Amino acid sequence: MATRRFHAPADPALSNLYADLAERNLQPLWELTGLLTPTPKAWATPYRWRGKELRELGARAGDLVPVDRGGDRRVLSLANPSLGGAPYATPTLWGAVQYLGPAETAPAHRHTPAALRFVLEGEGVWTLVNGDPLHMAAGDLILTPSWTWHEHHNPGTTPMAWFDALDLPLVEALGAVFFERGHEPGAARVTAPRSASESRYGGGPGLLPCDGPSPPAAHSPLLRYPWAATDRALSSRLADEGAEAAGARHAHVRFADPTNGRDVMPTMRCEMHRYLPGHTTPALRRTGSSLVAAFRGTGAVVLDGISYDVAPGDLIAVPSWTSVAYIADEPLDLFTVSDAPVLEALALYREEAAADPPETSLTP
Ligand code: GTQ
Ligand code: FE2
Repeated sequence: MATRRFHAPADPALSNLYADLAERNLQPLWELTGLLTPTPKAWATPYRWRGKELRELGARAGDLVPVDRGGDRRVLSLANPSLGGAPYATPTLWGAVQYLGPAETAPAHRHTPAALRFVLEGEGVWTLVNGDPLHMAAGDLILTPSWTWHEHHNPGTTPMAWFDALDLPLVEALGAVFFERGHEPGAARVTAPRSASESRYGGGPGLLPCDGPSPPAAHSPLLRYPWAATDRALSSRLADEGAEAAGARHAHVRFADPTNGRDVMPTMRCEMHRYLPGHTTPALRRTGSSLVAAFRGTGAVVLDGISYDVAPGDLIAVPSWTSVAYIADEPLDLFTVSDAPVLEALALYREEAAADPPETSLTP
């Protein structure tokens, strides 16, 4: 595409300059607007995908589309309509639902974009991450850090679907995407009864092995965060806060590298939130984008004053500097993934209370 040409009808000499600039692929900053905006320009807009529709469409894809070397993954990507047709949920995050039927295998591969799975319902799939067998059940968070081999097996008799998030758009923008196929799919390769990652690093709060290899530096050595532990952490936070200050109606926990407390992977921050009924949080805005996965309960997420009601399985894209507030109708459990570690590492992370109290206008 040709460089944009500017015009100065009243000044022929200037018009000539603009023509020559365009000819040489140059642009005059003094004619450019919208670059250095006072606050982040929201070119992506919020969007909600309904869990009910994702379940139905995933099942239809399961009937029609085999998982084999042709496609490798039966994945429906969240394509935010504000992103010009790209299969991305936000400018930095890929979100998707992945559907794996009984006795199916999604074969081994690895890529530099990091991935994670949060299981919204069901159980029984095993993901092998660098050969480590990780069981997937509702509420579990499973990590597939950058460049780790991974494959998914469903040895059971029922289909399973889960939420995937990847930093693919970010890694693509940085020109750092690499991909490699692994061994050919064969019989189930669940080789160990228990994951080495879990037995070494999932033993219990504050307990780390004294011997053996040092943990990887770039990501959490714990690759599975089971729901039982997350649920216990949320309940204990609420019990604690309730005792200290009656009226504390929400709890947030961050999934952390157990060896150093840092985020689970360098590009993505994962959190679990629980809101008790009748609770409305203050509205906050942050730099960087996130995805919200509704796990249990119902309520609403209010984005820039527009209320999106949520039910289990709903997925929501939250662009940068969007004001966010939560309202619970019943105990509401939400998983969130964001690019906050990247913003923090680059000293670009900001958050502030949003000025306006949330309105509750309804969306179609
Ligand atoms: O499960 O390996 O949603 O490679 C997108 C790319 C899932 C996966 C996605 C992937 C995967
Ligand atoms: Fe993958």
